[in-house]
Amino acid sequence: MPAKKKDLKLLFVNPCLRPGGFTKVLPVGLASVMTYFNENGYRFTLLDIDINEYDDAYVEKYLEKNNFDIILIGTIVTHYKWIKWFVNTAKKHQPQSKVITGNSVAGSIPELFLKKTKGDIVVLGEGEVSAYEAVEAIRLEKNLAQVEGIAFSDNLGNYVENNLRKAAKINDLPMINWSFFDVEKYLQQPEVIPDKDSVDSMEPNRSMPVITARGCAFKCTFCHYMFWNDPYRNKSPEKILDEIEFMLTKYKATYIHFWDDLSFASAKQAEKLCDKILERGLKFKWIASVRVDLFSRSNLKGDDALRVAKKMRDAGCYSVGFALESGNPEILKMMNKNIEADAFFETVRILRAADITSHTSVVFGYPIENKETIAQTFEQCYKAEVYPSIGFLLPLPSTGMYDYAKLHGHITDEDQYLESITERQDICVNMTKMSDDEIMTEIKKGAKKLNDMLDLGLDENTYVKTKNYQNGKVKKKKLPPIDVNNVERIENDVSFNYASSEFKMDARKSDPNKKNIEN
Ligand code: B12
Ligand code: SF4
Repeated sequence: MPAKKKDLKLLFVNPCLRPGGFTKVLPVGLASVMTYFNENGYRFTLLDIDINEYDDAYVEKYLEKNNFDIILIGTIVTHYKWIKWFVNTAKKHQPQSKVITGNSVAGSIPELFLKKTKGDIVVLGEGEVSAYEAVEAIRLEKNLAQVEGIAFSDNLGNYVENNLRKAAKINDLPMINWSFFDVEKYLQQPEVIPDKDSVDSMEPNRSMPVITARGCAFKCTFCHYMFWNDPYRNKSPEKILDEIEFMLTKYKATYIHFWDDLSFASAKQAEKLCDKILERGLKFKWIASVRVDLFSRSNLKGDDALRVAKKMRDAGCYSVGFALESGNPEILKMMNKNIEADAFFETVRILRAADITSHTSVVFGYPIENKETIAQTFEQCYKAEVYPSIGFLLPLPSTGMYDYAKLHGHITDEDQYLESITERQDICVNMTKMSDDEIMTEIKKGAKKLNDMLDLGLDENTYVKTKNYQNGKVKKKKLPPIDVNNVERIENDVSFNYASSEFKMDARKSDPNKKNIEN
């Protein structure tokens, strides 16, 4: 007789990507999978290592003391080393349990993952239905070969990769049920979002994540996300606003972070959502991910572009993120980025005129990178007066640049390489003809000039790991000091990632001696 759903003991695990980091981010992907299980009749336990900062000794004791039939865990591939430890430790103490791993830590390297760990099943891509059906197959003692979207080792130890599952209809997925998490605790350790309106007010930053889209309409050679093989999908504005309204009421959220790869592929799409926000009269601030060509893709220029940008601002948008990546056209081509570096300045200008802050990032370290290309990238930043989040090319599995790194002998042992990687703020592999020191010297040169120009108060140690200069008030009140010279693996905090020169820049508007870009 197959077990009943209620008799199956399930454990979901939320690992901690950045132990010791101040910022805590609610895990949308894991929560979405959990919600799907809950909606379909399963009950489970959650071990939230992240918010509780459980150390490895605690986790191991927990696995020793408790017994589960199925353990489900997932995270980004940069956490490979720790996840290997976790999966093998779980199997050591609970050999009878099945361990299912999702997200890129397993889904972007399924065969290697199953070879190097004692894990049982890997979920490939979108996780809700595939993980659910895998658990159902275990419960009903069915053949795993019938479950789409998973990989596993068969009884003979052979690797089996099933067909991928067709993408879910994004509007049919249930709204995430956050009640399994200690949301209030997460809200107390928010991402420090620079918001010039709230510098002098006591407005609390209660930020909740909302997904408006899955995947992206592009395929850059350094990027990989779990919806890579699926079409780019947007939720309907009604669905998005129902979820936001719920967040505002239940969690008293004041900020909504659209944690998408690409929230709006074009300004027209952004405008549609803004019209609905304004129609419903919902009051909240939001931040979204777009691309440099937000306006140009909709053929919007001049006053037309500004009209949409202002509507975004009226609807609560105070900041958008879009990547310049590089100022060199050849590198942009190698990235398959499909943008012109010059378009960056124009987008910053339009958004600034609408009082929306631009956050950007750059990637150094493509094989043809040299002093000149680094300088070209900084040139674009000087012109736009934006300090970027500075990162290095970090080849991740299932990306074009990972294949390139393997082909050219930069990655010889994948397991060893994946165990060694940290974050994009470190040079993990250098595929250029420059030494690490030479690259850093050039970057520091450019960053220093930009820092002086924008009067940001960064120094040698914080040009790349900019840490927490965004919001003075939050910094003073909450952020513990970080010794950047003594940063251990994964110590980087989210506040390292997005720089905010505009924050200080806008203060300069009142200084008649300093020229502002709009003048
Ligand atoms: C929020 C976020 C973070 C948060 C972490 C959030 C968290 N706890 O997961 C923070 C800010 C810490 C972060 C950091 C980084 N991030 Co990030 N991040 C995101 C972002 C914007 C949203 C994630 C999200 O919620 N997605 C929506 C959900 C629905 O998708 P999902 O997470 O993929 O989940 C689905 C599947 O993966 C799977 N799944 C997920 N979890 C589980 C668990 C189980 C048990 C199962 C079965 C399935 C499953 O099912 C889910 C539903 O279908 C994504 C972009 C994006 N939109 O995905 C980038 C993204 C995940 N990040 C990325 C990167 C590169 C990084 C960094 C490496 C950047 C850096 N600084 O170097 C760091 C890594 C930090 C570290 N120390 O290792 C890449 C991932 C690359 C890769 N190949 O994995 C993404 C895709 C952005 C991109 N396009 O490049 N990130
Ligand atoms: S880098 Fe951005 S634009 Fe390029 S594929 Fe990834 S999410 Fe899309």
